[in-house]
Amino acid sequence: MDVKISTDVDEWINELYECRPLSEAQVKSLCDKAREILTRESNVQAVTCPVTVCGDIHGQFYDLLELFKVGGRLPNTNYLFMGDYVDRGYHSVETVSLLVALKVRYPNRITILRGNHECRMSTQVYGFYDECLLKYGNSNVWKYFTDLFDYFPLTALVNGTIFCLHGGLSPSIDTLDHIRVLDRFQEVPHDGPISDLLWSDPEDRNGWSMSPRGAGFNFGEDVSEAFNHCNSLSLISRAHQMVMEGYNLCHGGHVITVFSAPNYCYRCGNQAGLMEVDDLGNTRLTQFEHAPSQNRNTKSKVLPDYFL
Ligand SMILES: [Mn+2]
Repeated sequence: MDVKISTDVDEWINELYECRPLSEAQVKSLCDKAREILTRESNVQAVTCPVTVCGDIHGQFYDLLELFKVGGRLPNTNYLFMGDYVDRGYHSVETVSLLVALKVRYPNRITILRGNHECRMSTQVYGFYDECLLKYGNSNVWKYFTDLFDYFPLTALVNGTIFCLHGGLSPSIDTLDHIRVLDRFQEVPHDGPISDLLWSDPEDRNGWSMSPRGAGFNFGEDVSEAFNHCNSLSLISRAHQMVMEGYNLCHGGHVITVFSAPNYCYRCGNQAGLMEVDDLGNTRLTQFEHAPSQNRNTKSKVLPDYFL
């Protein structure tokens, strides 16, 4: 890597770890660099272990720092994030800026998948757009990031056996090769396979059923078991649903939900979870609590209540 670029990115990362947002010009430069890297990644990005797998963050920046405190910082620990970096919390800007900057600095040590919130539609309703307007006075930073979201990979495959994605399975996808040939470089569609991967949920009932979310499907244990068998997978790892313990194994051990936003929306009282996969492919589940409320950047107080 160009020494000058590397120095810039290291400085940006240092500022971002202090919860200080980048300038608009720095965000543009960051997103340009990130796009070059993300373009080359697969819809089913291969990831080697050891790696620590994380679920939703939702702009809870100080809780992301807790996550790094518990799991270790890059580049000492490798990470795979399963989407939903923005919306809901007070610090979507700093959260997504830090994760993208880490991707640019350590492209082979961090994987950032797309969640259903990494799109133009959700971010205009659930906070990221308003936060960009508030912190930059215009929507340019929102546009740089939402344009970049179109390049985020949809899924990842850890060690050839743990299939990671934000939401869940799709009735129009039987194999990983079906995912590999999708054209992902677009806004998240309203329906179809890309939408399903980002929106679906596991449920107790077998087979496929309509999702109350209005996008994606609910899929049963029989569906998960068949998908894992057909693709020689040991586990489907996904995020997307708040679980009180931070992680939840279901479908007879075929599916795990990992959720990494503790005390979600600053009021749910849940623990957060991490799944560490060691160099032999063994998994270890860890819980962590939300950050103490003192020592936060008090500027966040200017944000209106509807951010929750
Ligand atoms: Mn989600």
